[in-house]
Amino acid sequence: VDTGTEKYRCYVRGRLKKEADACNMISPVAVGDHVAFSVTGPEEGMIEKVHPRRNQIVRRAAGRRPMGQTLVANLDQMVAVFAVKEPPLHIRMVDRFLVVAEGANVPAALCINKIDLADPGEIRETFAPYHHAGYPVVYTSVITGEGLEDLKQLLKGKLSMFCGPSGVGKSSLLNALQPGLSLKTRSVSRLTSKGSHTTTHTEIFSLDFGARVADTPGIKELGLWAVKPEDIMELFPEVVPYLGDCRFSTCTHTHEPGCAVKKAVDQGRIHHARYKSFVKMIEEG
Ligand SMILES: Nc1nc2c(ncn2[C@@H]2O[C@H](COP(=O)(O)OP(=O)(O)OP(=O)(O)O)[C@@H](O)[C@H]2O)c(=O)[nH]1
Ligand SMILES: [Mg+2]
Ligand SMILES: [Zn+2]
Repeated sequence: VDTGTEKYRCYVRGRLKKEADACNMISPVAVGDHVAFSVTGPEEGMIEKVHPRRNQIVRRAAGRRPMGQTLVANLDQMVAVFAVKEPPLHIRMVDRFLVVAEGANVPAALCINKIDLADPGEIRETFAPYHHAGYPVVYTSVITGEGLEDLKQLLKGKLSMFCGPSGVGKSSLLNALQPGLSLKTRSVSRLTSKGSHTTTHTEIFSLDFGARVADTPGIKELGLWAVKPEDIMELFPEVVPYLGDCRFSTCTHTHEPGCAVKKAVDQGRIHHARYKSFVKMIEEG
């Protein structure tokens, strides 16, 4: 617990853990929480209460029993970080991150990193649907320094969460924004090794230009939590304007005749790639 002047290593009341478990949540506290705690020793304490959250990014935790895991709470925005390549870009995953943010009522933005590795025209084309959907998109390279000023502007005055697959450069970007931060990043010799995350815990860093950023370990799969399939369509902002206009009020926008969403896709007013993601997510549930 950070009081602003001091830091305390805290335990969590068993009662809070039991309450969380009863709600199928892995833990009662998360990075970004505001808590009440009692001091039990030098730099040690006990978390007594977790204050209500403004919002939270929750994913379905790995394991057989369906459990939710709060990654970060009380955010101003999620910045989903992806690399144009190395690791390969999975555009479905971009859409999934954005859906999770929309479902959590957390404003989302994209940071597309490693632009030094691909053709600028191709990059623009790939991410055009996200500009169209209204998401802020910044394009960065830690190698050339391109876009770092745009990223600063995006982060200024806010608490943001950096999330994305492992190896896309989340920690490298933070190091580039704040020389001296010296976060551990993946060394070149380990570039080919798979399954190892360089960042192993989530932590909020205060940057000198007036921003706070939660760096998180790479996420392989962001399982949807507490999002019903019938609600997914509302989590694609560019689809929302067409939702009331289908012939059938029960339209799922996947195969029905007279579907206003499909018509908008055919007319190019909703991007086809985004629509494909949307249908896939509904099918997967
Ligand atoms: N070419 C290129 N390489 C980059 C860029 N940014 C980061 N890298 C490299 O990408 C690798 C991974 O960077 P990290 O910052 O450790 O990635 P991460 O997203 O924090 O990874 P996890 O902590 O595992 O989630 C490192 O070897 C970096 O040097 C970039 O803009 N261009
Ligand atoms: Mg990292
Ligand atoms: Zn429809």
